[in-house]
Amino acid sequence: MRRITLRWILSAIGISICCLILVFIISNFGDNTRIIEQKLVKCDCSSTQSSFSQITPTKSNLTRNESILKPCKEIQKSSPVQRAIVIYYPHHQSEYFFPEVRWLYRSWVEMLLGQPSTWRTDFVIFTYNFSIEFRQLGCVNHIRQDKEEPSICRLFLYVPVQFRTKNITNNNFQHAFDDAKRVMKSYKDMNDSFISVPLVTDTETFDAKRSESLYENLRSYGYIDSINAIYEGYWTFKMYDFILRTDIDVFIYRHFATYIPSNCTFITGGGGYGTDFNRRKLRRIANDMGFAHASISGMGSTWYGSPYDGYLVANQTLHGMLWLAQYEFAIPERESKLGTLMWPEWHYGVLLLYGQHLALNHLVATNQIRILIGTYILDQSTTDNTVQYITEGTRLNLHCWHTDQRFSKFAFKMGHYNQSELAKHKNDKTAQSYAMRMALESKYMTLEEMAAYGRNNSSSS
Ligand SMILES: *[C@@H]1O[C@H](CO)[C@@H](O)[C@H](O)[C@H]1NC(C)=O
Ligand SMILES: *[C@@H]1O[C@H](CO)[C@@H](O)[C@H](O)[C@H]1NC(C)=O
Ligand SMILES: *[C@@H]1O[C@H](CO)[C@@H](O)[C@H](O)[C@H]1NC(C)=O
Ligand SMILES: *[C@@H]1O[C@H](CO)[C@@H](O)[C@H](O)[C@H]1NC(C)=O
Ligand SMILES: *[C@@H]1O[C@H](CO)[C@@H](O)[C@H](O)[C@H]1NC(C)=O
Ligand SMILES: *[C@@H]1O[C@H](CO)[C@@H](O)[C@H](O)[C@H]1NC(C)=O
Ligand SMILES: *[C@@H]1O[C@H](CO)[C@@H](O)[C@H](O)[C@H]1NC(C)=O
Ligand SMILES: *[C@@H]1O[C@H](CO)[C@@H](O)[C@H](O)[C@H]1NC(C)=O
Ligand SMILES: *[C@@H]1O[C@H](CO)[C@@H](O)[C@H](O)[C@H]1NC(C)=O
Ligand SMILES: CC(=O)N[C@H]1CO[C@H](CO)[C@@H](O)[C@@H]1O
Repeated sequence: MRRITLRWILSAIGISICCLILVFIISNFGDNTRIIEQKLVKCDCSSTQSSFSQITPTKSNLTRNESILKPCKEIQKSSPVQRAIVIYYPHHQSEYFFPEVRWLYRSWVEMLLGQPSTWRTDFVIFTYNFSIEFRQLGCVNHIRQDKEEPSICRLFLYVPVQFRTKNITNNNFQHAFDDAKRVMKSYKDMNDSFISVPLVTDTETFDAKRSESLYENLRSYGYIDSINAIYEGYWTFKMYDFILRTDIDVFIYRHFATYIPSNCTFITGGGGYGTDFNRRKLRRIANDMGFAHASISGMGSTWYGSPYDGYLVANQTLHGMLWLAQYEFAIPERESKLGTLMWPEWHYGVLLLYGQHLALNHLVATNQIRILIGTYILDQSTTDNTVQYITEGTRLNLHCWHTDQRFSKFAFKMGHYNQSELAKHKNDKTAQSYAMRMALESKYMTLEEMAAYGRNNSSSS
């Protein structure tokens, strides 16, 4: 008995030491210790460390081949630059999102004041109803015809993924726009055009199978339409030189008035989703998908580049998101049962950023786009109360983060800011003040006043 116990204790100690050493090796040389995984499981150590398979990335895919990049025909600032700021607006959540549309519209108009007189920047909205608010804002349902038309707000009807039920998609979306058509008929002068997305006859921008798959897998993922509208809506904005794809909770800053991407780059903001765990996992997933990988990370959700680049990135981002949702997240994760437990390591809420990470790495590594990760160009925080960024003069837009500090979109929507705040921030020398002024002015002006402000003050109209 005694001897057995002793041997048992000794071997237990032995195994423990073995286990510790293995954990040490794993954590230090995690990339090439595949053999050890089985033993680890026997040790009953936590197996999470070895849960990602160790795949060595193909080196040749990591180096970009500059010589096969598509030729760059750089747009000159002296030419009549045509741009669009593109958003998707969920019409069925108007109470929450319309205040953001108001301030984004207000800041677009503010930016127009500084735009060169030959340039045009339209505000393009994809949404499923031409509600009266957009009419009051002076939005039209026309595609841009030429370079002289003034900068204007354009609304294109778009069927959100979650509404793509059988009865809506039947007969090539035949009845999908009945409601919107009825609303538009009631505006007596809106008679001559009807621009709606998807355009089911256009194979470049509509893929019925994928549309169905998006409905099956991602209809409850809130941000899917802001990417899908860029893919399916491409034909409505391909005539611009540049598009800015953005969330709604942003402010266009004055610097945007004169800034365009140089050297045909596709600029993204910065994004904070890239832990080492994620970077490794995403690289392994890229390999599974047959995607190339360029080892770039930290790309945010705002895009500024050519419409075609946006279309390519949207297409592959959708592909990446579908893959991830189906194969890399378990049902409880997709149903948000874990909340933010796993953040920042692996979190379903930022699926869009993961999908986009896969897409951008693939497109960069295969020389289809040139990227610039514009951490200091896009998405300044609305809480920034320094004047530094003004002197540097590079931030193009401000983005609301999840915060209660000024300017907070939550506090604003709860009515915590009023005229006294506006007076305080009239001299808007900081990102914080600019956001506060734009938001409050958009709240106190009527929609017609904002539209007139744009018409009366824009040098290019
Ligand atoms: C880059 O691509 C060109 C054309 O496909 C090819 O001739 C060249 O060898 C490639 N260079 C490298 C370094 O892969
Ligand atoms: C569409 O817009 C019209 C006009 O504003 C409004 O009366 C109607 O309720 C809206 N429909 C939906 C489904 O939001
Ligand atoms: C389509 O069907 C859904 C339920 O499947 C229903 O909620 C919706 O009202 C229908 N839409 C139309 C236009 O008939
Ligand atoms: C649309 O209505 C306007 C006046 O409201 C009219 O000038 C125009 O000719 C009409 N267009 C069509 C295609 O009927
Ligand atoms: C554009 O590319 C050229 C040549 O590759 C380079 O010299 C220049 O610095 C680049 N400009 C910018 C703004 O990146
Ligand atoms: C869109 O993405 C799919 C899936 O990755 C790819 O097969 C297809 O070639 C892409 N289309 C374009 C125009 O790049
Ligand atoms: C405006 O808000 C401040 C607090 O931020 C409050 O003290 C003040 O009474 C408010 N004024 C009005 C007119 O509501
Ligand atoms: C903008 O237009 C409004 C009238 O719509 C006018 O009252 C205001 O002074 C103008 N502002 C500038 C800066 O031109
Ligand atoms: C804006 O300009 C138009 C003429 O272009 C004028 O009729 C209108 O009164 C102006 N609006 C305001 C608020 O000044
Ligand atoms: C997606 C892609 O370009 N993959 C390539 C990575 O490199 C290997 C080896 O050179 C190629 O076979 C793959 O096609």
